[in-house]
Amino acid sequence: MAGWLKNVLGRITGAHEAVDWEEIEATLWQSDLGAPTATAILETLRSKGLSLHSENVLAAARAEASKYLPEKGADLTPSLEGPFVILMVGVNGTGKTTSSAKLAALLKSRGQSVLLCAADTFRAAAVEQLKAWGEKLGVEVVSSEYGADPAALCHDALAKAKRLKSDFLICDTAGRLHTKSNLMQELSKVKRSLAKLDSSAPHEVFLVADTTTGSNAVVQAKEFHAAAGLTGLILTKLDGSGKGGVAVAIARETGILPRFIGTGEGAEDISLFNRASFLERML
Ligand SMILES: Nc1nc2c(ncn2[C@@H]2O[C@H](COP(=O)(O)OP(=O)(O)OP(=O)(O)O)[C@@H](O)[C@H]2O)c(=O)[nH]1
Ligand SMILES: [Mg+2]
Repeated sequence: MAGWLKNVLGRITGAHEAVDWEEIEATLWQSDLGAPTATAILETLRSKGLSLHSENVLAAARAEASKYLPEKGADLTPSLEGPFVILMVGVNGTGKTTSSAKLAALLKSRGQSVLLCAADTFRAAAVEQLKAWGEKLGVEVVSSEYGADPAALCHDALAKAKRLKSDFLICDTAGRLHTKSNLMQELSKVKRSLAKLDSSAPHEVFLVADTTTGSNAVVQAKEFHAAAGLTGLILTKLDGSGKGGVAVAIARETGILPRFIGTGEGAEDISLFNRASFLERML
C-alpha cells in the first residue's frame, strides 16, 4: 500500500476547507505509529508553527520515524564457528513458517547451507507445511512426531547442523499468544536447550509480526522480548493492508529493530528492511 498516510491526508485535506488538529491526530492514530510518535509529530508542527498541510505532516512524520528506524536492516552473516542459529517466534498466523522458508531460500541463493527445524510440534499440519517448503527449496527439514518436545527437537537439530557443518539452522516454532505464560516459558526452554550445545545460540531470535493486525504487535514485542530476548523483527504482509507504522512503535518502545520485510506468499518475497522504501510505502 504505497503512501498510506499521504493518501488519507490527501483525502481529508481535499474534503474540507480547513483540517483541524483532531482530525490529523485521529489519522496519525490509525497509522499504527503509536501515541508517543503521533504526539511528537503534532508537537513538531505546533512548535514550528507549521500549517496542517499534508506535506508538513508527512515531513514531520518522516523525521520522527527516522529517529527510531535504522537506514538498513542488519543482514545475516554466518558465524565463523558452528551453525548460526535463528529462532522464529510470534503469535499465531503471523508468517513464521513462511518466513523461515523465505530466509532459507535467501541464504541458499547466497551459497550458504541451511537446515530447517520444524519445532512447531503443536500442530500436525505445521510439520507438513515446512516439509513441503523444504522439498520445494531443496532444504533438509529436521522434524519429529506430533506433540514432541520442541526444546529437545531444536537441540537435536543443532547437533545435526553441527555434524553436517551447516552454515545456518532456522527453527520454526509454534504460534503462541504472548499472554500464555506457560507457552512463553517454553521458548526460554528452547533457548536453553540450544545453548547447551553452543553457548552463543540462538544467535538471532526474530519476532515475526503481521503488519495487518496493527498496534497489538507492540505488546507482543514486549512480551516476546521479555520471554525470549528478541534480536530483531520480521514485518510480514506489507503487500496487503499492513501499514507498518507499528515498526516505529516497536523500535521506540522496545529498541527491537526491523531486519526483514515480507511482501507476499512466495519464497522470494522477502527483503532486507530499507527505511527509505519503507517510509515511502507507509507515509
Ligand atoms: N500476503 C502475504 N501473505 C503472507 C506473508 N507471510 C505469510 N503469509 C501468509 O500468511 C499465512 C500464515 O503464514 P504462516 O507462515 O503459516 O504463519 P505462521 O506464523 O507460521 O502460523 P502458525 O504456525 O499457525 O502460528 C499463510 O497463508 C502465508 O502464505 C506475506 O508477507 N504476505
Ligand atoms: Mg507456522
